Amino acid sequence: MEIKEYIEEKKKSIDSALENLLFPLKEYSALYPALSYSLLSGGKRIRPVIALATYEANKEDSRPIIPFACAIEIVHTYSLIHDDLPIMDDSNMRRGRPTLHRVYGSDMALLAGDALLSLAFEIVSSTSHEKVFTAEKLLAVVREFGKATGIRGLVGGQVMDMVTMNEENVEESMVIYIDSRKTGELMKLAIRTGAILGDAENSELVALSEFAENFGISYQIVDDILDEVATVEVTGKDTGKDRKNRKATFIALYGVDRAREIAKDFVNKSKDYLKPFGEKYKVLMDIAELSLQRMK
Ligand code: GRG
Repeated sequence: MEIKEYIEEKKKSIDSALENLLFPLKEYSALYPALSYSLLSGGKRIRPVIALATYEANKEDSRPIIPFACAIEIVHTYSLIHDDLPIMDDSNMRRGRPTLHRVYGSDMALLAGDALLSLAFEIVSSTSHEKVFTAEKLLAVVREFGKATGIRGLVGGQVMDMVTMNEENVEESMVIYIDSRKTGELMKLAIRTGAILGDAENSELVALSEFAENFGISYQIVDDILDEVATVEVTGKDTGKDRKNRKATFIALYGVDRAREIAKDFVNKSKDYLKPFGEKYKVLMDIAELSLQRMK
């Protein structure tokens, strides 16, 4: 199957599982419309697809990990909602429509983000998974979620993203630090969740984590390039913001052309980690390669 077809097929199963996971919350909260506005608004679903692909490289049927893959998308959606808030990036558009706070207000957007983060932990720690996975594996995955979303992960990346704004002479190593946490950590969470639950060998887990970190950095560079060169009609979100906010990016350091080369270098480096396993993780390598097409 072609990689684009593969992604489309998995995306469909994630979209419908997300709808099913959210539906029971309808009766509990006035927040439901805000949650569904953000969560069921499209999005490439690349992180859950990566989790499924990693699992499928080790096991035949990826259905048991669909809730975990959804939980990763739920965390990602929370991060986008909070990132868009006026106290953060102050964005007006996301996924081709007004950002959540523009429609429901910052108070509801803040709470929607909080509720989604908690929901992700509720989903992954559900006792129903104990029919398929050992308690030890499940606890390991919960730990991965904690680490990836916290101060050593997403939040840590976002903190340095804010702190370095408007700063002169930010070092390349700091840009890598920010990108690897802001974006790499959720890619790593997706890969490691698929690998841990799929019983991948420890050597593979190490290589997959390196792949994810390097791919994540490249993914963020491509996102930054689009922010610089594309329009809202193409990206579905505000553009030109990094320049306006004087963000620490590879584009600010070296310009768009060099940033394109660096994005490719990170994808090549990421693929090198998976080459020792032959065709086993080809889908992941194809996803990484495909992601570069967005910046053309
Ligand atoms: C607790 C205040 C607080 C923040 C949480 C906000 C935050 C931490 C982190 C934000 C990190 C962030 C928004 C990184 C951007 C990552 C990125 C490349 C997003 C775009 O991903 P795509 O292209 O988006 O996969 P779609 O819309 O397709 O899902």
